[in-house]
Amino acid sequence: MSFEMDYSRDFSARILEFVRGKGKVLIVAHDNPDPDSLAAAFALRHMLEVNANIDATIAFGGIIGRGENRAMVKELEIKTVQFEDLDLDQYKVVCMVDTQPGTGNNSFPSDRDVHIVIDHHPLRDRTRKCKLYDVREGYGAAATILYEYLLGQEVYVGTKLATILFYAIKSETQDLGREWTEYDRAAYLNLLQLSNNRILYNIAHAQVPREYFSSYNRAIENARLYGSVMVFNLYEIDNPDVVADMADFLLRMEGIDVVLGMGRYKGKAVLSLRISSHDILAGPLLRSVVGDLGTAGGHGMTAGAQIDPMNGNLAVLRELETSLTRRLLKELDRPVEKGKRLVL
Ligand SMILES: [Mn+2]
Repeated sequence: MSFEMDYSRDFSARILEFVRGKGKVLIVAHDNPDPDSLAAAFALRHMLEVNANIDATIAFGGIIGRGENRAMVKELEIKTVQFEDLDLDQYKVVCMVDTQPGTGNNSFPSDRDVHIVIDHHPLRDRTRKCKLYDVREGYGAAATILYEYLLGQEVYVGTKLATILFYAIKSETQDLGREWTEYDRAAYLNLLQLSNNRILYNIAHAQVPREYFSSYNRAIENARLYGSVMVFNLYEIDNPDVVADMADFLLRMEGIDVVLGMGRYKGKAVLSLRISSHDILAGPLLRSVVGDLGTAGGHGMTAGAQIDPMNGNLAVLRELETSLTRRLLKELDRPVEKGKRLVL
């Protein structure tokens, strides 16, 4: 723990030194942000406010889709804006959290400079050109890195901030069940004691719209089994997060170790991959499956991809499912066979 804490203290001090006196600061989260992305952005904003007297803006593309995430933003009064509502020329410092330049999962214009990157996804070449970057691939959550900064800078962590960070680590690592380190565990345990249980309950048990149940229905109805691999297609969706949600849900099936899900949101195909085996790495696997069709990235057990533009009708989406399934089975060295329905 000590080495990482020393590093966090030094690095956060360098961030503060860099931003002081530069002007307006923009913090970019990834599109359709999840709790980890929002918590990391919120914590960075708080640190800049307390230690540098800077009122930074948090922005992202897409929407906050999942019921739990919407509840988090509402309960904890997290203020965010969309890129469309901003004059980007005004911002003199741009920070990215939980994402990196050119990954395809953020809508920040790729021809603009990014100065600071804080992330836990694999380091990208473009990130190396940024002024300051702290990319810790092993960490379970970006929120853990930001929590270390707050400790390093001796920033008081109040209930609201603690609850946001705790929920981020909880959901990102599935309660320390998926891809976590001792640092995530230490942060999780510290933050648990500072969090508000009523708010946590309201977030975790958030109500969901009626359409959510049709997504379950469609995911189950359209799921096909190829040995221990499951593929499902939601076709047209009105919330991009639902693909990852259904992939997590379907991975619970006995005998299944790979789930690939897809759907189309605003003309883009949204893909989500979930792996329960430690012998397969989700990020690199999805990158090879998607190839030059789109952009993909991820960790060991989870990955996401976008294929843009994904024009066309139902038949085109079905064709995409067929070709991606074939590529997935080939990459995994599994026989390319006809899929069996999950439910009859
Ligand atoms: Mn994350």
